[in-house]
Amino acid sequence: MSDRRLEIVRGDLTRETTDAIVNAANSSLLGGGGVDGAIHRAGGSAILEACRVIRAAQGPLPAGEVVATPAGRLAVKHVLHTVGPVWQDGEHGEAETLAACYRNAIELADTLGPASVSFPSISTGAFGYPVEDAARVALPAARHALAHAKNVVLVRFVLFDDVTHRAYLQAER
Ligand code: AR6
Repeated sequence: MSDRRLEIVRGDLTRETTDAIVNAANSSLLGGGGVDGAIHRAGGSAILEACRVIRAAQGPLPAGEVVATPAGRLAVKHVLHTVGPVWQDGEHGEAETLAACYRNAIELADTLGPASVSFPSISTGAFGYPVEDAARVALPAARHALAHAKNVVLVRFVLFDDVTHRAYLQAER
């Protein structure tokens, strides 16, 4: 694990220069608001076209699963689209699904070859997952998958606002 790093920074995911970024999408794969909207706006139509092809072939993407597309105009090579859980009350498998998003994204990145992957705080915006709880699920899940990866050596959490950034730093202590 010594050559592997997990970073927590404040920033805009669409400005990342890691090999891949992860999109907090919805099951339609056809775009939305939040970080999803920002990625499609910044990356251009190539991402949506690739999402449409995947959607036509396999239907809606279940929560916890991940698919990869090219990244259009973004600096990264791949966008990995995942669907986080919609928060209900914490008793509907939300933590397991959220952990699966991080695990499956890192595993998919590993098969595509990227050495570095950046994540947003999945589910803590429109999907309503309490950010302190999400951080306590996301960080161990990412760390565990990173420890078992062959190619991925850097996982970076790119957190858009101060409250989210602080919650992840706190959970890391
Ligand atoms: N860079 C990094 N993080 C960002 C950025 C950005 N450019 N923009 C927003 N965030 P959300 P969810 C943060 O709502 O809760 C969409 O409509 C944001 O501040 O984007 O998984 C999808 O289509 C928050 O901390 O994702 C789905 O329908 C975090 O990203 C739904 O929202 C996640 O907020 C998914 O909801």
